[in-house]
Amino acid sequence: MKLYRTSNGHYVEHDGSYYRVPEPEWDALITHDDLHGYLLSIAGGGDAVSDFLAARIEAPIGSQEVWAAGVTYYRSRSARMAEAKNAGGGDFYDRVYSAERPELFFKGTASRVAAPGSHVRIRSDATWSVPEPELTLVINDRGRIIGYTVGNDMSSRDIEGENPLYLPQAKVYDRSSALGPCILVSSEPLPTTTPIRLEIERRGVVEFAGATTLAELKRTPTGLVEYLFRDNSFPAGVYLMTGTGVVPPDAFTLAAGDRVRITIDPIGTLENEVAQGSTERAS
Ligand code: DO4
Ligand code: MG
Repeated sequence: MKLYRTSNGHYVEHDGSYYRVPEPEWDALITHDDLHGYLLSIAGGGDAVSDFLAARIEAPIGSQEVWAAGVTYYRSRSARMAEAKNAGGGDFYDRVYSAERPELFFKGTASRVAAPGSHVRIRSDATWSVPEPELTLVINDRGRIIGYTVGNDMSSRDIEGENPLYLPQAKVYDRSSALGPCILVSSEPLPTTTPIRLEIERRGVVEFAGATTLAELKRTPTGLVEYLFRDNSFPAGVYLMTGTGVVPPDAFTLAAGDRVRITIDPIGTLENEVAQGSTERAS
């Protein structure tokens, strides 16, 4: 079952049909006692509608914070060690990859999140930028995983590589992430065979394509959530990006006009165009 937030309200998709969700507050859905059961009762008892197709899909987020886990895939560990070598910071990435405590960092709020089909941004002072395709956990206020969405953790590798203490600037800025297109509402763990695919298109040609699977994720989703909720509360629930296992080659940097497509099959495809500079252009 998939939950969508749109310009025309909320919809649930079940077995290929769409139903309107009467609850108007997104936060009330995320903190619902039994979201899956509630949506199932709507799909079971209501009439399917056709106006979903005319609605604009928005990022599936309300007052939730977005957090991210880092260095949870071997590929990310190696890329970070290489980029931070000259700054003397490479060792930290190796250590956190195998440490019991994961790297968790604040990624943003809804105001910084790009909707599907809109623009993500690269910083105007960055010279080496990449998208990071990440399975994103949707967690309710009680610390329970209630669903999954697709996330793009846009990152400025030159800024992060210059000094690991610059991580918040490399990671948190206007439109530095995208989420969507929907939430797959399920408390069941996704199969470890689940692929996460990244495709970057430039002027109509695929410039980079890569993939990983959840089998490569070194941490368990529940283990990451357990650390996130230690001494930390999230009254409206929270989203947690689980890290990237796909990193383009070092020679690659995003450019304005690139199209980034991230696909996680049971959820869908999140597609955004890249902009650089003025936040006004990025709509
Ligand atoms: O430690 C830097 C960020 C790591 C990250 O975002 C990732 O591994 O996905
Ligand atoms: Mg990341």
